[in-house]
Amino acid sequence: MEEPSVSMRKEKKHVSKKKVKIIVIAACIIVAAIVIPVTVFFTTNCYRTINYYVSHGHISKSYTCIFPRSTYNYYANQPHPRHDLYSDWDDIALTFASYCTPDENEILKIAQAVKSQCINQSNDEEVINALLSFTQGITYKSEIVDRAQYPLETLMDKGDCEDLSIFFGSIVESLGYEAVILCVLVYDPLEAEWFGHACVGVHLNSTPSQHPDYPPSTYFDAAEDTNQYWLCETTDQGWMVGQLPASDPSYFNIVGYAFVN
Ligand SMILES: [Ca+2]
Repeated sequence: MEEPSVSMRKEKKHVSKKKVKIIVIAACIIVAAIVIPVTVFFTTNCYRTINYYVSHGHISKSYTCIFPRSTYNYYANQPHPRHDLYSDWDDIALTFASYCTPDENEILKIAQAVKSQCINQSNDEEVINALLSFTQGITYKSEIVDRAQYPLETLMDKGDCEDLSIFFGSIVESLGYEAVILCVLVYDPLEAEWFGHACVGVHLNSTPSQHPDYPPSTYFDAAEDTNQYWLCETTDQGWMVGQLPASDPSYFNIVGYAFVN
């Protein structure tokens, strides 16, 4: 067989170099087509998956919240009124309530998504327990400097009792339920001292009966109406509507309140 000429070998080498160049360029285009949109997505959107329960704590679900980072920034740049300037508990509760955003479309979207996964969506107690479990799923974060947050800030950054109560009050009201932010003094028998706490009361037409301590169920009775606002503890997964978050009723003293609206 005849040996390939020098010029043919050069031609072959040139062709294979050209092939490699095309493959490298194609690979770069594919990587850029994936990386650039993903980078743009994560820089322009907030994204967090929350695990929670429906069917009164029996069935696990999860929901991924996605909303524009500009919406988060809008709330982060709003004034953050300080509650520690007040000594009156109703004023403190009013300050917390001023952070509630039930009219925010992203809050309504979350509330509707959580409700849509309930087994019986016409059962108000199940819906409230699912919304409560979702709020608990955000998880508690203690603060060195105590500061209240808007609900979408809490969704992304976590929060303490008032922040989770503000979030929960907002998603509950966005679906048309009536809620009240409660300031509470809770007695810790181990430490032998009282500490300040915040939780939420939600009005239901019937007595909640699905929590493990039932009966009884515990409610707050506001002076302005005849509604029963059933207690909702937001800081830890498992508490359900109507359940008293204290080992003894005498350890739980509601000292201030404000309506969410
Ligand atoms: Ca806080």
